[in-house]
Amino acid sequence: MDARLPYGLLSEDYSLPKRRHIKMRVQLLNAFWRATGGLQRRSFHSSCYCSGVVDGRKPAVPTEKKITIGDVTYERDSWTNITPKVLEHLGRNLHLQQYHPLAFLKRRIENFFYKNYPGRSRSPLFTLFDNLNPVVTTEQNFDSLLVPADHVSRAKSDCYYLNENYLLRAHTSSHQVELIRMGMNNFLVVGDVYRRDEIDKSHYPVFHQMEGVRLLTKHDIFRNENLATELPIFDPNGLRTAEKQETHTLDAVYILTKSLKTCLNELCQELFGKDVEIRWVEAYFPFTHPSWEIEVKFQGEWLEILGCGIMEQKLLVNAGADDKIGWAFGLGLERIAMKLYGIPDIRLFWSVDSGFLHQFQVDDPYTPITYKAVSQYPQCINDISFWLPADGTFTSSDFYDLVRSIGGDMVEQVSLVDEFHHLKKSRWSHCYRIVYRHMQKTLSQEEANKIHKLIEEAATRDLRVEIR
Ligand code: FA5
Ligand code: MG
Repeated sequence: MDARLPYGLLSEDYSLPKRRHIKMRVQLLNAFWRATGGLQRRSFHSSCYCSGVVDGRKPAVPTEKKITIGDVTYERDSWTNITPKVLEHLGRNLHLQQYHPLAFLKRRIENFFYKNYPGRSRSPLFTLFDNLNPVVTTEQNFDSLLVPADHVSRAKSDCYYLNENYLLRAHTSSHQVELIRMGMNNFLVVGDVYRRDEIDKSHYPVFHQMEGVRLLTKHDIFRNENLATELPIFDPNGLRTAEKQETHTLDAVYILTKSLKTCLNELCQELFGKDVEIRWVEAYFPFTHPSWEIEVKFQGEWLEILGCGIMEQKLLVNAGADDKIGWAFGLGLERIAMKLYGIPDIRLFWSVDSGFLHQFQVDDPYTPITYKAVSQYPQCINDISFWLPADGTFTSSDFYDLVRSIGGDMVEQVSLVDEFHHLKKSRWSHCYRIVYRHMQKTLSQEEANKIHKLIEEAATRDLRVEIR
């Protein structure tokens, strides 16, 4: 249990056609969100809260009286506490990058759901939303989720408010009700979330969550139609106990809980391997009952990775899904990626240092990668361009070996950044970027230049290239 987190108890793969289908569905839905982007400018008191897509290329600009995010301007008021530093994180979309540990993890979890929950006519059961606007209304973030008016999670000290009515979502649960209202029964939401949390190795004010929601009818629950007509899922005169809500029957909650726990246990095993040590801890969320959190062992300590539970029926009734019951979960992508890749500190995910990013430059998200600490000292970057010998004997691997044998541990990375064929000369030219960095001290540019010169001389002599 993470005592500092606000929603908890104490305070907080497949066939090509299928993949293409998934992509098309998601593209269509995301296009829908883009087209309805203007809806987010509806009055706060409107009964329909749709969020659009924030354009990652448009910078968030805090001006004196107004804050502009994408095309929308928000008036500041006494609730405004957003800082330019936090606004800088908007639009980074780490979960949508081609090469990033969070994007790999997101794809692996999506694949888990596509594989384990096939829908009819080969389309996946779960629909993915990964580009919803992180600016939400207080109604979306709190009221729609039955968060009481005086709940600690609404405090200015806990959230980043644009003004009294709008904030940066504090969790992906903010989109539950709008999506259920749209008719979604099984969906995943992935996105950046913002909290005025402490910063330490497992807490950061901006992190990424993945939400999962699964709604089931009486027939889905009992499968067998005879049972479905005999056993009810709702109890009009029931009592709320530690095991269930007043409106649910114990039979229905038992089966729903088993469905949730099986799903998340299998997801943990898929990600961390069959022998992973996890534990289920009872928890409290205003929007689920009963509720749990899952913790995994990381670097000798229990680390909370997700919250989940049986969705409050009142929430489903308000969202127009009163004939269904459901479960939901919200997991922290950074925490899981830390364990998966051995990344010791959550701040590293925001690194633009090529020493970090280069380690995740693989096409297959299932590639096992163990993060290697990079030096904290600054990098020196030098390029080398040369004509290749005309006899075709040159190979890039020979060059990489040569660089390593001369630069040793001072070379952090070597990559081919450009190649072209000169038609008249009938020769190839390569350009490599070499990143120099010392593990124990700051390497001066002069020192890097000396090693670079030695590499140029050795390449000319041993590989018969012609420096340009
Ligand atoms: C929530 O955010 C709930 N919305 C989860 C939920 C969804 C419960 C649906 C029930 C149904 P919580 O505040 O515990 O719960 O955060 C969920 C996960 O986000 C945590 O388990 C953790 O993995 C991650 N997390 C929370 N705060 C931080 C932080 N500051 N830095 C990094 N990860 C965090
Ligand atoms: Mg928690």
